[in-house]
Amino acid sequence: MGKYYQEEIETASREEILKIQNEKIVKQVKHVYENVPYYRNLMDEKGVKPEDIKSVDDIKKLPFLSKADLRDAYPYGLLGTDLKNCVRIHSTSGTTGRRVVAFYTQHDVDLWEECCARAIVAAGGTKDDVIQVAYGYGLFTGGFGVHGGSQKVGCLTLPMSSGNTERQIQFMMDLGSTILCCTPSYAAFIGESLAEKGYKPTDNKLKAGIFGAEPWTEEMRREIEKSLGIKAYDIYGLTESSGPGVAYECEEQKGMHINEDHFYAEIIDPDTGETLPEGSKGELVFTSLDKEAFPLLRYRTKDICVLTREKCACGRTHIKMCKPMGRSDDMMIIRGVNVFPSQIETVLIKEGYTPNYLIEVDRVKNTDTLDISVELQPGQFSDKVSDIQAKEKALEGAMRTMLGIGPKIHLVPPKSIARSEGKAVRVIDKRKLHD
Ligand code: DLL
Repeated sequence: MGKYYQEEIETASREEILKIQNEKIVKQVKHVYENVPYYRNLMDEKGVKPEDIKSVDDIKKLPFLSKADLRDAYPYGLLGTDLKNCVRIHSTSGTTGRRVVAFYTQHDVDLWEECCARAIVAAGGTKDDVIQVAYGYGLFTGGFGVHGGSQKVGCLTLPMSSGNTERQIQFMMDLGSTILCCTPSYAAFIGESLAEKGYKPTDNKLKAGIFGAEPWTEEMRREIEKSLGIKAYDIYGLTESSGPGVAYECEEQKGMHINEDHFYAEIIDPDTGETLPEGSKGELVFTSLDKEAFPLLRYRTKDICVLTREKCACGRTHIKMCKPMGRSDDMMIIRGVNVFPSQIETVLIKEGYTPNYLIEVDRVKNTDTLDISVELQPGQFSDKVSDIQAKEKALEGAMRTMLGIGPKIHLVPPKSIARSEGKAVRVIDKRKLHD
């Protein structure tokens, strides 16, 4: 297997990739038009017929889909095949409104697992590896997706699911896990727990980690790499597009290759919907080129991102996306200033704090307030109130420089912020509750 899982396609020339995409999009639009009345109506409203789509260049003629459409069409309205041809569903946690439910035929599961297998091999995985899958198993796509990819590569797969950190550590040590897969926040917590138990980063057999499902910064990557003694790779995906594996990092660790033979990516202006040229920052939009059961065309992810087609030293030719820079819907506007949680995290780590924090936004007397509780590490804790206050002031200053607005910092004792076993909840925006 070597360096690639599917060398031919992963290193195909631009012309070869375009040829595949052009063939697939024509078939896919026809498939959707014939089998998904919801989308056929959207196309009819826009006056677009399947014959108008002759290549991926024509994709911009197609209407967008958004989470609102998924909710409207819940549960079966976007299904592209008979339910009897489906073998699986997955779903988002959907805290508000109805959940997103995605359907899979066996063909869809196979192509999804293949995408995950590419990611595992790109992170150095071979059949000699022991993969500890600590993403949640169940409706969430993380566990099953990576699990399937791991088995395709031939790794010994430990289906741990998330949580039960004691047991995670025991299996990791006893069975010699070499690759850890989970959310970056859980990886950081596992690193912290190992240190507490007196383990050094060299005591485990881990060599790599494949982390995604939530935003994380380069600083956090370095923290995790240090605490676990590994190389940490990013992986991206969303339930609507099948799950993890839409894009993944290679050994260069500089952006994620999008599996372009299965997903066509665009960047649009989130306000106007206009397609932006390569290299522009905007909202990421995906078209699945060959999924059968849940074949979303021009799905608006809300993830803010940049695409680049620079030559990658790993030899893979597929276009790269940067780490999502936030979501067009998680961006907070506080006193008129755009604030991303990742900026706050960057400051915390630069200033020597752990990424265990909680952001609370509120509105008092028509003025937005931003409070950030930050956990101290045992060595940073002090009984002297004046020490703590001085540290809080210093951190407030550093935040003001980065964000353009000054938050109120609350340094709190070690271990007082709840740890996550899945996606960390880092923002409580109380302003929404007043609407
Ligand atoms: O989080 C799928 C996944 C599982 C990806 C495991 C990677 C690993 P959803 O729950 O539907 O699916 O959430 C999708 O999570 O639109 C992004 O906003 C965010 N996200 C996913 N991966 C990353 C990442 C899974 N690597 C939403 N970096 C997406 C930043 C990410 N954000």
